[in-house]
Amino acid sequence: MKIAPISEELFQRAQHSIPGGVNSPVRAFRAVGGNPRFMVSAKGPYMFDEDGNRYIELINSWGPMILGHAAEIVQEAVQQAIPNSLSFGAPTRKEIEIAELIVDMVPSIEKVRMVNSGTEATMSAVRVARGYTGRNKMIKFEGCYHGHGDSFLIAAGSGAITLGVPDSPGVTKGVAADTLTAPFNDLEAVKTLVEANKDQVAAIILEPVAGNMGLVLPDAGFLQGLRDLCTKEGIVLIFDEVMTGFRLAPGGAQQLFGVTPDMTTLGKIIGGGMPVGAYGGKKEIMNFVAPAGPVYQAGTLSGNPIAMSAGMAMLQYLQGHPEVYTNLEQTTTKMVNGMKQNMQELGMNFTINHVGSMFSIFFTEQPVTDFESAKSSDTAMFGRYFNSMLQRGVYLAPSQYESLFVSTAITDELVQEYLQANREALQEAVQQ
Ligand code: HOZ
Repeated sequence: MKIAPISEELFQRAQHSIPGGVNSPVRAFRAVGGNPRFMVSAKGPYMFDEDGNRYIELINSWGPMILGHAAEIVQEAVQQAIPNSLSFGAPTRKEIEIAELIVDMVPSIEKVRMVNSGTEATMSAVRVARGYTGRNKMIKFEGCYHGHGDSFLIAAGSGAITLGVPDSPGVTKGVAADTLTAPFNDLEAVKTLVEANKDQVAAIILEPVAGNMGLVLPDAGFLQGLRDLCTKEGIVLIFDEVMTGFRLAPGGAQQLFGVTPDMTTLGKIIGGGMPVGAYGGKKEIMNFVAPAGPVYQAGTLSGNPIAMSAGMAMLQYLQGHPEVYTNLEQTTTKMVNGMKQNMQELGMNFTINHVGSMFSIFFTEQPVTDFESAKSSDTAMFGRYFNSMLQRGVYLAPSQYESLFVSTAITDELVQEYLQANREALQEAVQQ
């Protein structure tokens, strides 16, 4: 049994100086109950909290710790960069090297601009798409989350739906009017929207594999259908690969599914866990970005030398070690198959979605293919399951509407430990 009095005390203290006691809403555990654990350190497959509890880690900083926490190659790169100053606000060789590496690894990216987070990346990409097409509207999908830019907080997933504010107050009607939404995997609905807004849609943006309503995979033909539609209608197709880029394949979901977007947004993974984002795509579109073109976007910390060093180390490693992807897939398949076996033996039939090293369990028996079906999950049961897992030393995403991420640090022994916890937690979640 894990007890956490120090975390509880810190959470009380945090409420006085930080809104809700946390710097990002999902962390507050509101959707699952209980108090958040305050972390001190993490190494390999484990995180350690202020109370000295150890957890098997399945968030991995929401994706980037593909090699587990505190990977030596990334840490060494950061340590080497630190003595040369933490920020210049002037160009460096490393920015070219990482840009060249990204262009080399991601099929659709011919030019790339570094920013500081996924939110900045998506906000900027849509601005560029609008500047490039001269159109205002954007289509996004219900339950997809693209950071907290105003125009994305419409039918948004992740923390927004977790807290029941998919359409956030503070977003003006004018901004909301330019965001059109369609159900994920519903190509016909997108075609109808495009037809009804002829020559007005600048961009269609989506997570090619949605990870912010729990994990939801694209149906066969959905991504290609969007590609064809965008080509026909002169719409910029943007894949938000903040969570899937370099994780599902060296070239992200677009490589895995063989569909080429016009633009791609990237995030935390390209910083090896440091605060980084990027957007890139076809030259003719990216040449609209200032100072090459008229669409303005800037940032003092963009291309920060420490973040670039961490990201470079991570990406070079992934490019040189394709076996990482096979290993991750094998480990995750063992976990998912073991969970299915547990459920079968316990007479349960909940839905698990899985691709590569990402997976989600939904407490519903129906297939989960979009936001509506994701919402059929029993979130109270998820909360009980989450807390039972936490008590057994497994740290999951504290929301039904997030994906889990496996790292290469998860050994076969840990898979067994995880599955034992899963079996007991499933029983507890259902009984209460
Ligand atoms: N919205 C983030 C994951 N999809 C969660 C970020 C955080 O709370 O740290």
